[in-house]
Amino acid sequence: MTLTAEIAKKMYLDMWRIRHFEEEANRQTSLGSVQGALHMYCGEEGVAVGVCSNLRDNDYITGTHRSHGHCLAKGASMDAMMAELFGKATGSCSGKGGSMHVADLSLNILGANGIVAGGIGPATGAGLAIKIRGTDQVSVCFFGDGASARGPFHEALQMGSLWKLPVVYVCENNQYQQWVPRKSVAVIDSVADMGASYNIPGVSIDGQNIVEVYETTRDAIARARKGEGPTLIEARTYRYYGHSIGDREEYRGREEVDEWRTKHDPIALLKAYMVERQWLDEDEDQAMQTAARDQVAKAVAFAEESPYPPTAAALRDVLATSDGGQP
Ligand SMILES: Cc1ncc(C[n+]2csc(CCOP(=O)(O)OP(=O)(O)O)c2C)c(N)n1
Ligand SMILES: [Mg+2]
Repeated sequence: MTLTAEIAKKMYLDMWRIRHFEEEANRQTSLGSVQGALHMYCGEEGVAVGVCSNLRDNDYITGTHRSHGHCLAKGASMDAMMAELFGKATGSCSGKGGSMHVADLSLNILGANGIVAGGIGPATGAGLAIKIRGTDQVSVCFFGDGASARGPFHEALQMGSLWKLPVVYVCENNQYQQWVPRKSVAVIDSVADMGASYNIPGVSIDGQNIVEVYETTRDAIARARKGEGPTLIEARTYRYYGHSIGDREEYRGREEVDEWRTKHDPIALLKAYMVERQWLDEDEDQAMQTAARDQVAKAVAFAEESPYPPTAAALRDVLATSDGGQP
């Protein structure tokens, strides 16, 4: 669909929802309310939102260890996600998964994943299921630049291409793999160039420019729905915070982070785009930011009021048990 004012406004609001969710999750981690590790997505919102704005509820996505943005952009409940981070029974995985396993199977969000490249196989498998069923759904796989160096990436792209599966592979190249700059370990600059090895189109785009993300993925998704096979998209992006909580960020300078925050912020760039077209005025902008903040405050209250899972639930939903799989 052509980008309209209505779609742009929804994307703008969604990016603010993710930004505020994450900053609050970060604050709650420092207060001790969040259980387990937390990887912040701030700065990369344009990728999740630009891609997911093209998806239907029954399309599939798989995520990474940095997936709050993917789930929120696909429509997952913010209340259930915050409760999951707090380890509460009302969380999206009943409080047993935490930040790295947020999911919502009712929206075909197959889940975040703590294993680097762990989502690429399942996303390709979802593509195979779609092909077998003969529907026009698509499967979108989000993964990092580091994941493109792992075996599952190469195996999955080979199969996806061979069987012309309806999968869109979206690499979020934020230029770092934990504390390692991509340029110090990668033998080629652009992840998109690897599409050629598997005979699929590879496109490199500015992930901070949500309009470019929206239009590129719209075309790749249309191609997948028509049965023409996968596309590999590399979205060049940047994370504003450290790899995870506690990262002292000794591998990059403050100036670099400030430059991305001030010159390449996806929210500010979309705002400028909309203001130029008179799609957004100051009052609407303020109202959307307030709405996003209110949703986050409501999610925190929901998480705080929710109970922890009972001890009796510890083995519920656990598939491997000593008696051979009878949880
Ligand atoms: C198989 C595997 N190896 C190593 C790790 C430890 N680890 C966690 S995140 C990460 C870097 C991932 O980099 P990238 O794919 O670029 O994602 P980003 O964190 O930049 O979003 C590593 C090595 C892991 N979780 N899984
Ligand atoms: Mg990375």
